[in-house]
Amino acid sequence: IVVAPAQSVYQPSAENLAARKAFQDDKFGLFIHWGVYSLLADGEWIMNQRQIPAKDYEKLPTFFNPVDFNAKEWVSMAKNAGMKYITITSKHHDGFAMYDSKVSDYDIVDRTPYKKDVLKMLADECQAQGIKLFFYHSHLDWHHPDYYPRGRTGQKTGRPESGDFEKYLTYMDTQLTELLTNYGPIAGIWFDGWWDQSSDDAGHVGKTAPANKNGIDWKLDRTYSLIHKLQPAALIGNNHHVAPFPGEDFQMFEKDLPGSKSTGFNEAQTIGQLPLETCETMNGSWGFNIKDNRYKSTKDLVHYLVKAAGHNANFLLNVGPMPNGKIQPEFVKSLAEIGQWMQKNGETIYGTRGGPVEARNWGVTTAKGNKVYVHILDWADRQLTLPALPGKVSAARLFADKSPVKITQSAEGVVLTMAAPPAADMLDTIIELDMAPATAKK
Ligand code: H79
Repeated sequence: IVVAPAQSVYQPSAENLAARKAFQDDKFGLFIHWGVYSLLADGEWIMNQRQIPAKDYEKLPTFFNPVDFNAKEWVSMAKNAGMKYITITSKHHDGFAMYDSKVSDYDIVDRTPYKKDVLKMLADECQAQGIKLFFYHSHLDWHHPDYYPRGRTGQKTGRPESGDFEKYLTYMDTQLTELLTNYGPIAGIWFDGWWDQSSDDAGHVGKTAPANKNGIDWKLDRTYSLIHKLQPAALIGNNHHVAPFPGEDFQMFEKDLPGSKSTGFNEAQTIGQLPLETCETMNGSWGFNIKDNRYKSTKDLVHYLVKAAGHNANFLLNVGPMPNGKIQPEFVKSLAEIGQWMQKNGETIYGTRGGPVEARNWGVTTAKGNKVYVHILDWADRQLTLPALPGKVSAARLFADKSPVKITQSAEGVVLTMAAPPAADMLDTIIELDMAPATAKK
């Protein structure tokens, strides 16, 4: 008889399970990548891309003075876009803390002329306006001297060739303790950079990852139980690009809808049982990038949000604010337009789950209670045929004006006939189906 080694089985608390459900209902969040890298206006990887030695990179904070930062404006902008939560970088891979850390002076309060704790201001404003706040926190750290041995991203220049990784882990856990103690209720922690020291064993499904060839063991169990102890309702997600580890509360797919593997990051991902989230940028950059004009259209962004919902996932849409604390007008305009769309159509998105019809070339379905919403994103005909649904459709209408849509049902499927083909300028032609029994996936 082979006895499996004992694994600590994570049992999410009742608060955590309730928070997961609320998170899935929320559907839409604002991702914010903001740090001293924003000054160089060339994305958040610049320290690594240009191999800037830590002692030179340390000059950046002395210029970081975002005098135009206004937490109220950011939070109002997110809310008006129809977003229900914000996920902001507390520390990116460059190691610089955007809040007042007591275990390091490498932070915004101690090293910048601005001297203010922007995360505190944002947390207070989120609380005031009733929007949730997550912290993005990087496992990888290109600055901390004990982040040694170096991982896959290297970053050697000018750094000590020795270090005590255990000390680094304690530092990280202490910073997380600060973030989960001094900023009110935190919706969750969004980890990234684990992959820099990924375990060599990707076949970890349902288990904790063993140490890699550098001898690095991230001790995720320790960090995760600390977080769950400090704030049981805080949701843990980790952008490690592999299947979820025990202790995680949601699963994320960077720049891919769940199940897609277009980026190459998500090769080792399969869709598990946890709430899902996908994140994307408004242009092609996470951190502010002055030459990145690849703006996605409002239509593309609405389509991404609708498709995410149809894939049973949240959509976390990123902006990289400028070093002065403002968000560039192109992003502000787009977000306002998405907000106008959500104002009218949010009912078919919020609180829904992926609908009974898997994603199609023409669009997706979402479901809530006895309603199924057919989101037609790309279709030029009056008629659309759905496969057989688990239940009978009792009525169908256009969501926009409630005008009736003809239904013909048989064992083969459901034919929907509209009075006219979807108008070319409609971002999403939504048909609302009343179902006899409930069809929502859990
Ligand atoms: O914060 C944003 C990015 O800075 C961060 N995640 C988003 C949300 C990100 N960093 N890198 N990536 C995303 C892409 C990762 C590429 C990888 Fe690799 C390929 C990681 C592992 C394989 C490049 C090659 C880095 C290490 C080896």
